[in-house]
Amino acid sequence: MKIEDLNTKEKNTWCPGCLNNIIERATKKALADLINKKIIKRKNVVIVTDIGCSSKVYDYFNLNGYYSLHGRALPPMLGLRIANPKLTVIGFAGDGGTYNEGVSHLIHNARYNADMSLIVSNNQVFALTTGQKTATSEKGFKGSSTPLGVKNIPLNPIKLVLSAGATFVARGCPLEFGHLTKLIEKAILHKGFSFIDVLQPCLSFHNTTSFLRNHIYKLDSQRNLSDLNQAFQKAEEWNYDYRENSKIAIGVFYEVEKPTFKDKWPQLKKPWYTVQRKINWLNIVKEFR
Ligand SMILES: Cc1ncc(C[n+]2csc(CCOP(=O)(O)OP(=O)(O)O)c2C)c(N)n1
Ligand code: SF4
Repeated sequence: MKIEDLNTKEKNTWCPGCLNNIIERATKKALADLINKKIIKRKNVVIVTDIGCSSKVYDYFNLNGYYSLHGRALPPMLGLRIANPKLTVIGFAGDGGTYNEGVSHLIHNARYNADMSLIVSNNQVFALTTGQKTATSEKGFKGSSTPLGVKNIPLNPIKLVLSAGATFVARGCPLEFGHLTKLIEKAILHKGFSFIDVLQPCLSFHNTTSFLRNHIYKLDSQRNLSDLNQAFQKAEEWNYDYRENSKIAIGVFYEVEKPTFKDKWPQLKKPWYTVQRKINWLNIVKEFR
């Protein structure tokens, strides 16, 4: 299968050059590789999206999918995962949806550890609605809702998800295509909840392209990925701000294997649709007469 086989005929409505194009392409490459190696099946892949520029990505995937509400990609992802364990569930969302409106879903899904992947296009702004601040906008950011500049320090999503107990925590950047592709592949292969915060410059409302190009560096993938303290130290190196001495790590911060959502519930050992229920209709009718 070629990457192009995953394309659709939908008109691309992102701004010219939007880096969501690269995230889309990296995901398609990761999926095509895994499908060609027969590790996953194309018919079992489900793309779930939030609402926003990032979430328009589903229009361009010739795959099964589900459009959810703003901030609400994770609940249907979990539902799909519970309903059919054969599925490879991949979610796409923006930072506004994930770290503002739907932040409780992020925290609890990191705790539940269902086997699914969330890819967040973190452009530090509500992009589709033209540039309002989000939880990850840097202090001082002047957006359409904050002409005087943001007064609070940003939420660090890597630290948040590590504290909530996620078992795969990574950061990527579309300026590093090959590296991002590998991260997405690893996230899909990880057994449990995998989370990638993707630093995605928004060319129209938060263009950080040249800063990221000069300040990102790749984490050593040979280090001990199950060392939580070290993961926190790496996460604390950068707090989504734009100082000249910033060092912005990309790569896997933390990866461990722990029981997944399905392993914790005996009812989920067998897919629900294979369970044969013996129903005594006569007794039911008697009860409600
Ligand atoms: C519940 C709800 N609140 C607000 C909106 C309006 N809305 C649509 S897209 C959007 C911004 C999306 O920003 P983000 O999630 O960061 O994604 P991006 O567009 O940056 O990729 C907002 C506020 C909505 N559709 N639904
Ligand atoms: S507004 Fe930003 S995120 Fe949205 S399509 Fe344009 S460049 Fe991409």
